[in-house]
Amino acid sequence: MTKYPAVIELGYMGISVKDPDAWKDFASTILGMQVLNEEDADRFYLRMDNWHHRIVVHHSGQDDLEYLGWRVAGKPEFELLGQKLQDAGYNIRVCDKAEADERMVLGLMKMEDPGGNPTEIFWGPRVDLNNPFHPGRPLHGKFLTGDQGLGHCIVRQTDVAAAQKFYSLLGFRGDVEYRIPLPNGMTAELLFMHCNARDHSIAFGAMPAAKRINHLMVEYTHMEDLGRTHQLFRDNKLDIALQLGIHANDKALTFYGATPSGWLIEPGWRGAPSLDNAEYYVGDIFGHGVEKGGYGLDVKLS
Ligand code: MBD
Ligand code: FE
Repeated sequence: MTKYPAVIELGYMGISVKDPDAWKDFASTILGMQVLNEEDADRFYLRMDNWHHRIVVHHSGQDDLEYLGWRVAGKPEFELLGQKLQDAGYNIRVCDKAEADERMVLGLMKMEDPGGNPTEIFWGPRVDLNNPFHPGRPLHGKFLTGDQGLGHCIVRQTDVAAAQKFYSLLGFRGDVEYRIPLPNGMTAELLFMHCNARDHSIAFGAMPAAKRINHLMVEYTHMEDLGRTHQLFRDNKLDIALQLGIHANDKALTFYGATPSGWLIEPGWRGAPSLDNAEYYVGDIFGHGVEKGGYGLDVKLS
């Protein structure tokens, strides 16, 4: 039976990096991801579970997000969603087999979101049960992925209403969840949108940003692994932009640290399920104090 055509998870992402070796080391020994080198000279892959990969790391040298890959259930939903996007006037390109093969999916279309972030919709990811996930450093648990996708991203938008309309059409729900008072008397508004049980898979505000991506949140099943990741940031003197804290919306214990590309990773644990009934907050439960400014999140969250 064909389901309502909607995105069901953040399936994969592509990033470009200037220092591939630094990224291999960071992703495996600090975060615990599995590095997968294949014959491609221009990219490598990061695994978080039994999918062939969750992150494609391109050597093309921009130190930014290259694309987000949103999964739909199957071909019927893919075709219906493509039609829906076209009917609404969005410019989409359904890809041929070669491009789908490059992403290791059965079907693929490409477009840009209203903020200009390259956006891909796919069905049928390659899942390598013949090569079970092997973490890059010992983990007590694993990355929490499954039907919640690989994590969440905060991305740049210039027209927040247009972005909300676009992601709503893809099947997301969500609205303003934070109104944070700023020292200058203004208020920063952040929107959070979900497409599954993860509190949010995409979030954005209206603030200017140097890069497409502000941060990627990845979640561990075990607090022990989050704690170790935090310690490894400290031991290796890596920048921590925001200290440990608990968000009011997803209730997750997280911190924000710098990746080798200068955007942030938000390792976390114990995210609460998404809510369909809107509410908003003026701050976090505790923590998330700014430790190192300049990473695009210099707000007083608590
Ligand atoms: C988040 O994941 C986040 O990154 C911010 C800034 C606020 C609430 C939840
Ligand atoms: Fe976040």
